[in-house]
Amino acid sequence: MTMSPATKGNLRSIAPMGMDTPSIAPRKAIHSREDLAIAGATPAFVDPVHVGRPNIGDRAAFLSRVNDLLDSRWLTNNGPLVQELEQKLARYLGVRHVVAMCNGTIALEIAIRALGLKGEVILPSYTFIATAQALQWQEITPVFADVDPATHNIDPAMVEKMITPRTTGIIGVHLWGRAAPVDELAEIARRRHLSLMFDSAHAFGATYRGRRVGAFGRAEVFSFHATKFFNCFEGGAVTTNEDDLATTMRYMRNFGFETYDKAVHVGTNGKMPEICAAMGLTNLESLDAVVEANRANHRLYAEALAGIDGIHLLDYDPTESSNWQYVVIEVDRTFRASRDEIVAALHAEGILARKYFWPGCHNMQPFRELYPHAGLLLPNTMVVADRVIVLPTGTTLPPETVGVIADVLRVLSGA
Ligand code: T4K
Repeated sequence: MTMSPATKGNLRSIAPMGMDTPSIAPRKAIHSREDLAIAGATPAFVDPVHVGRPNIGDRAAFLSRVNDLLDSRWLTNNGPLVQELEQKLARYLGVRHVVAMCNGTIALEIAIRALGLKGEVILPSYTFIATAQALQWQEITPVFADVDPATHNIDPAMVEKMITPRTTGIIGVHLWGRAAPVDELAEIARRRHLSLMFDSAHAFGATYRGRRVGAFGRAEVFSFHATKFFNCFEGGAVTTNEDDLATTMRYMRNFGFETYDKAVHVGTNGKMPEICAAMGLTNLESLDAVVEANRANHRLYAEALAGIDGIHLLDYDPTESSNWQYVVIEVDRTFRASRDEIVAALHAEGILARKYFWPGCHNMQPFRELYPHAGLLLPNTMVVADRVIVLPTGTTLPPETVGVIADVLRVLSGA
């Protein structure tokens, strides 16, 4: 097996205690274009290497919780495991209320409705489409603001420009787990009398100015989907320091019921089942090992990609805590291959890198048809969406992947 010099000697160091990082030898060495699968050579990996595999904590602890919940015959409807998870998450995140939900999208919808948002709400187009869909689903107009090309997060100056008399709120997104400009957004919200909330789906465990994401704005929304840093199979939560808001959201996630036979609010079914809470409680116990694996993967990528001109790896702020869940590279215009050619070359090798969040929400339906001119005000979004590739990471990443990716990029760069 041949690999990039930068990856030699580091490969086994990324396996944290209790986590399995399978070593999967690539089926070939890559020195030149003829060695690439897009040129007809054997793909490097037989089984696909996914952009992320679910992080799964202590299996025995999870199964024991599942046994107990089956014995108890309490499977859902605000069960004891959901309540325990909410309490533990509130402590971990440093927030008064955590309202667990069945997924992040429903959590967004409920938070948006509980905050009374209507008319127009400003958000980035450069986010997973769920952020925008949660507004459109409630016939609220998503108004897309441009991002800062350095951080990929929403640009407060652009937010200010998008405010109209119909604007009622702002949704900041902590993209890639790096906090949005919280203070600047809060100042705009305060001055313009808007509600501020955050889509924190990527940012579990991350800090902003030393404080954990979760208690900023009027509410923050997390996703605990299988592919997230912290997962409950499917799941999500809204966090808030506002007591009344938390109570309203608890009613809303349970059809509007306050007690038996007494609905007091419009509602839906946003409840988290007990088996999801069992997964969450178990995964909460191994967060540190997941962070360590992600951080080690990131370090390995930084070393392996260092000498490749035209490829820029997004770093994490060393003064903040991060979950290191996203390995994001940007491809310069000067690079010999286009971003899409690189993704095609990696897929051919069995490495399922992704073009998140291309082409931007505004370029997807229904938004493309409803707001056909939105892109005119989103020049940075278009540039970033055309440059980004998200690379595989997580506790089960075969470490050899990093060397193969670096070799593919080096060959494509013509170096
Ligand atoms: N806001 C933001 C900013 C978000 O990123 C998301 C979700 C949300 C809101 C909404 O939260 P949820 O309603 O989802 O809780 C995935 C996830 O499905 C989605 O949750 C996530 N963002 C988004 C960024 O990524 P896809 O379309 O990329 O999923 P898929 O099926 O292609 O899976 C990604 C990779 O993971 C594949 O290579 C396969 C692998 N995988 C996936 C699953 C589900 C596994 O190995 N095992 C699995 O169980 O959206």
